Amino acid sequence: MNRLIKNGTIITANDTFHADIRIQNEKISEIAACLKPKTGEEVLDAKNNYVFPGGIDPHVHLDMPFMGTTSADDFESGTRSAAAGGTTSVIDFAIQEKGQTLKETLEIWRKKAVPKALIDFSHHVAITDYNDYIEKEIPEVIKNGFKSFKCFMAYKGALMVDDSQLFRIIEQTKKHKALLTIHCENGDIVALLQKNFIAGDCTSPKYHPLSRPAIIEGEATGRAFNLARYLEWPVYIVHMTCEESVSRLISARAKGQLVFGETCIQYLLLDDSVYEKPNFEGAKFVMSPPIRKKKDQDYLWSALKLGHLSVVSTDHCPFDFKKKKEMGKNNFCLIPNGAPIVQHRLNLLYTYGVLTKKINLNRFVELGSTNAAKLFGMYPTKGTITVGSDADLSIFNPKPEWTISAKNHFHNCDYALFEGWKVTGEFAEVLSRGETIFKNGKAFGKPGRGKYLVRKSFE
Ligand code: DUC
Ligand code: ZN
Ligand code: ZN
Repeated sequence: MNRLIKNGTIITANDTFHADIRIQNEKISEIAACLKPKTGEEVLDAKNNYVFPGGIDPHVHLDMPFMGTTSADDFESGTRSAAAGGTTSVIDFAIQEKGQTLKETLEIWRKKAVPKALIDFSHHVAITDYNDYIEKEIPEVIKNGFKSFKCFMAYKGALMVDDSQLFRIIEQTKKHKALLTIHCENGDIVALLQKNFIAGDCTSPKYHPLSRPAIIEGEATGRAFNLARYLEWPVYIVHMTCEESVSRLISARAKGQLVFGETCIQYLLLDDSVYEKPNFEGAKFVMSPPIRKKKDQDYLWSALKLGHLSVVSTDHCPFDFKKKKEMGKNNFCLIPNGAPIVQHRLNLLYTYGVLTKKINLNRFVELGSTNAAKLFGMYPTKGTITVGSDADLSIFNPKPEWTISAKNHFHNCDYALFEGWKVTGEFAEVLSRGETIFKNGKAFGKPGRGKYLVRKSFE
């Protein structure tokens, strides 16, 4: 499908300029002022609108078996929600079960994703059961296109790896040029604190953040950085929430260590008063790490502004409030961790980041798309607007004001994390490889049209 986007203001991580964009065979073929339509070309008018590179959310959990249930969005509803929010690529996590090989793990995730995805996708390979056999599989996994891995330092008895496994996995990522993403919380101490609270009959959602204090996130982050420093290889810390962890990122980088940090939109905008909500509603906000204090939000915004944090993602992992979150009615440790967010990430970052002048439009694009493309081996095919890039583009009308609600979101979830929040600006039209997948509030595109992202090794 050949198309021409006219009259838009193009925003990339580096530039802001007025130009037209020609799309041929799924790619951007020309960018220039006043391009004339060719025969058979469809013209899209982006007058008074921004044209952004499609968003990239490198941290979503779709169709993920977790805590006795499965995350509510599969690759169809999850990628449709992403598209509705201007995101045209996601990286999910293929999570190894105990005893499984990585090949088996990736095959299970391939079957979940390929028939359903509406946008392009990949997986970080989450290693939960490391041994010599798994170590031997790593080069093959990388050769097959999976250039990033994941370790959990929390979820003891389930997903958690110990320090020696973590050490060995960083060593392998160095040997084979991949990037390890790490969930940093001290899982031993979390398990201990959880046990103490439950023994003391402290069972409600408000004990969730108390069982996972910022200091144990900071401790695990520092430990991960020390191992990476010894091994002289970068790591990428997912969902950083607080001063205790981000201050360690800043000092590691100041000493010349190449390490990367991501935060999520919810940690920038919410504070831990959400856990005090009546009628068990605090459970809607149970995720790990938990929502922190107002002072941590301020710290995260300044770390974003100063360039210490590289990515704003979501950790999208929805569970219905009814029946699913309610599994933990009498014990907060049994509340499935996670929330529906992927659709609202960029609208929230624009409204509460750009319009409040905490970040500018170029930094918005960098945090929401470009840096993830660079770190996870997709740039410049994804993450920017240039000749030769995939035509993953969103046309954003900065004017309309609307209110986030579960009544009209695309998430397959009975509540919205940001219910009632006002946002400004809407994605008028979203293109994935030149094809409209979202327009004027309606989603298009056949399930299965999304392709595996082609990724380069981490250098
Ligand atoms: N945290 C969550 O809240 N959900 C999914 C996994 C994670 O680390
Ligand atoms: Zn995590
Ligand atoms: Zn996660």
